[in-house]
Amino acid sequence: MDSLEIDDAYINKNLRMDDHISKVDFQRRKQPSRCRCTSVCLGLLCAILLAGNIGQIFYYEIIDRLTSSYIPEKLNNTEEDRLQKSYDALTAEKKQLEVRLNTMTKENDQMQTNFNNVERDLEALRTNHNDLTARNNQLQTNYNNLQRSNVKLQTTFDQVQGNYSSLKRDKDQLQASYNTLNIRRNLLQIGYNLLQKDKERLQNSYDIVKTEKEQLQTNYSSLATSEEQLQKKIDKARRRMVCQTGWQKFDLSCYFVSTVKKCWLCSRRDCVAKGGDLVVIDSRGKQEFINSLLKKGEHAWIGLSDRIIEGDWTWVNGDPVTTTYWEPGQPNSVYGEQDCATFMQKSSGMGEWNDLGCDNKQIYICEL
Ligand SMILES: [Ca+2]
Ligand SMILES: [Ca+2]
Repeated sequence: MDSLEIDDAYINKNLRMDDHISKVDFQRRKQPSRCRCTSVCLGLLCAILLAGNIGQIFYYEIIDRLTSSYIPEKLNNTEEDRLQKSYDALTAEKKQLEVRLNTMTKENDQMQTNFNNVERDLEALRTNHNDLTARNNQLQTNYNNLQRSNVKLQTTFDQVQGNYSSLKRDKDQLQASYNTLNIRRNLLQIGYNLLQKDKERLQNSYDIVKTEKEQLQTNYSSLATSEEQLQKKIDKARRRMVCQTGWQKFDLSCYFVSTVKKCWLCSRRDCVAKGGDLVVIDSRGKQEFINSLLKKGEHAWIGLSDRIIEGDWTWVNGDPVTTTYWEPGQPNSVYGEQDCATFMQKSSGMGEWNDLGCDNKQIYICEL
């Protein structure tokens, strides 16, 4: 805001803040000039009137002296007439001067009245000037306040503008993020729909598999029952079974002790050829029975080895190795070449096991 316009009732014109002071100063300069001119004129007029009165006084004094002393002695009638005419003229002129004096006195009174009026007007103007000055100061104060407010508003506006720009950038970024998220949401929605279909398909497959599992469980239970019944029948038949010549019966199986010596693998092949396999010792009673089959101090191959994985001893029928009867310090796998188990007959006790090289040739015990 470069300027402020106000409606001034005193000077009845628009007053601009820029030249307000200069106009007031102009009014102040003009009023003393008019008063001074009036005072000077009145002073000059009074001086002229005073000089005229003084001149008349001197003139009449001179005439009186001339008429009283010199005229009767020196002047003749003509001169007396001339003087009389002069006297009359001066008298007329005196009257005119008196008239003029009265006129000028009236004019002086009028001018005095005017002067007084001018003084009152001047006082009123001064009052108006003071009012205007006060209003000017008030307006200047208001203007300064408005200027400060304008600066503050401009600062606030700049801050708001900066905030608006920042907010606009944030809005654009949010809009871009929103668009990206919207695209991702659509993709996720598509993926979700596909997953939903897969889930339904998998649910159907799961239900089918679950039904099949239940069916298999039922079949397994039936088979287990059948197996158990079949095992009972086999055990019953085994108890009734009569061993071949050269074989000896113990519990449900028949056992054969060879008279020839072969390697561990050759011994197993021979047992399989006879319809059985190398003996599996899974009970203390069986350990004691095998010990009784052998002669004093004999060693014979049994169906135990760690040929596949060193240290992992397994029975030939796949049963887990639970109870063992190793001789103290065995198995020691001397030189890493002892992978097959041999039964060592003991006269006292139930016999012990030892690991030997599988290529060694020994008698062997078959189980059927
Ligand atoms: Ca070994
Ligand atoms: Ca050994």
